[in-house]
Amino acid sequence: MHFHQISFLAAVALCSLLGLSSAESPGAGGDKPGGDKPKASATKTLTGLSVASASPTGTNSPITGGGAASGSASNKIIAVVVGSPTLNKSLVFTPNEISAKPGDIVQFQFSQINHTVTQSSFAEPCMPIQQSDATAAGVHSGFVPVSANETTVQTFDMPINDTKPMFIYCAQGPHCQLGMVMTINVSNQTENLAAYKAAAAKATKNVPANNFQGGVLGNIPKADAIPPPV
Ligand SMILES: [Cu+2]
Repeated sequence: MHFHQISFLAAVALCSLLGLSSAESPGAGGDKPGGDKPKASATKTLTGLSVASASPTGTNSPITGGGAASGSASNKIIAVVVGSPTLNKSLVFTPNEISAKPGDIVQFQFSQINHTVTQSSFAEPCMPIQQSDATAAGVHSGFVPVSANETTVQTFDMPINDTKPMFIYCAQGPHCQLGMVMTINVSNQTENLAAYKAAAAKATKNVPANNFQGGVLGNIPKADAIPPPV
């Protein structure tokens, strides 16, 4: 057996471990794949909003129409790839540090294996933000399982409503602790990505939010998606 094949098999094995553990946990009940997520309307919302010219920087063409609530010429779709088919790049958001204006939409494009986009506070990484701020609306995509042979790319479109910093993590297995975190609109010298990531690494547990919220699930053609890091 070639080394290449061994690597691939190891990747598959680890993916299985990482991808299935917390989705099966009782706490994730509301987010199981195949649950009643509002998938049907998502594709329509996205019509005209698809990423027209994917660029690895994650910032794409302006929204020119479609379903953006407060769309203007300067609003953008900012694409973020979630995970990767490559093992050592599978626990990352790419890019993991972005800025976005109110009216922009951050479009998470899910790669393998099975990840979430979930919002925490800075102070309590790997925990839904509602646990530290009961008034926060919060963001949670639910678990989005992706297999190797899918013909479209599943998305979670998250409208940006204000300029407040957002701290995002993946609530799957130990992904948050292993560095699957990102920040939006951080300008603070102390509450930044590096500090958030360091705190996440020390979190004692990784908890998904109870409810799907803060965005719209959908699908886009592979050709319109940013290729995941490999
Ligand atoms: Cu993950």
